[in-house]
Amino acid sequence: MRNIIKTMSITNSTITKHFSAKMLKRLISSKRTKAEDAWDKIDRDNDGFVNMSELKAWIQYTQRRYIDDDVNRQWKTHNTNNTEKVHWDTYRKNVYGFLDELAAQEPDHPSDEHFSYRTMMKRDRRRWSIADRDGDDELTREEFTDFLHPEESNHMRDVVVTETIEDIDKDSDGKVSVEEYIGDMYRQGEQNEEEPDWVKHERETFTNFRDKNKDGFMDNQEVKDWITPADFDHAEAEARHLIYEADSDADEKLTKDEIIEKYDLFVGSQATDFGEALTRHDEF
Ligand SMILES: [Ca+2]
Ligand SMILES: [Ca+2]
Ligand SMILES: [Ca+2]
Ligand SMILES: [Ca+2]
Repeated sequence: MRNIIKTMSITNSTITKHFSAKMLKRLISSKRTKAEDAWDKIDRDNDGFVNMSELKAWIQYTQRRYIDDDVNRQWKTHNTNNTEKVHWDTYRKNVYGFLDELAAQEPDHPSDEHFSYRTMMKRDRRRWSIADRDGDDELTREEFTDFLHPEESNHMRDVVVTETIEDIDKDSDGKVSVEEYIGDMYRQGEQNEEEPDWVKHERETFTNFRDKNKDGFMDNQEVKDWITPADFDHAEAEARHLIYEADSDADEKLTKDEIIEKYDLFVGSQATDFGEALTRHDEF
């Protein structure tokens, strides 16, 4: 969840990767046919370059596919009788049923782990209720999609904002201070170690842009403006970012070589969801 939110806000380290290692290997591979197949999927007009709109279309496609796959998989897991809807009780039992046993074992002093699962369950419960548009406590596949991927749905915006604040708001006063904002993206290293420039820059961003009413905190609305700006196009921002970083001759389009040059940028070292989704398929 945090990853996705961060992706939406395009913070420094969490740009999602839409290219799997396998795919890039094929681009480099001597097996020309497969490499060309792979490239052709992105370079739709076959001019030998990937431009902004081709890259954006590709990012949208991989993102859509990732979500569809994820929903398919989880829907099957939680809807074993293949019915039209899944009830909260069923979901709760599948995911958090073990808590009942735990609670019986440690009635007086719940462990930290137990406690954090309880917190997760409460969060799921709240999100479930909001995704459940007709209020029957059962989710259709469509409602379940909103539950799993709230960042994709306007209807879920507010709960995404609430969850984001809860994650960052360490002192639980309901708002985000500059230290909490920085703490979410950067851990102080050694004592007296100077902060990197990008952290200083983020502090200024907080003061000058995020905290619009200048009271020293981000409130609900300010967090909302931050993570889901009104006209923000995630796929476009990401395509722009990738082209900006990889376009060494600055012609605003990428060649195969330019992408291969920036291998690390396109293929995450961390196993991001997108990378995984791509690797699972044999298309690339
Ligand atoms: Ca092209
Ligand atoms: Ca429902
Ligand atoms: Ca706070
Ligand atoms: Ca403020």
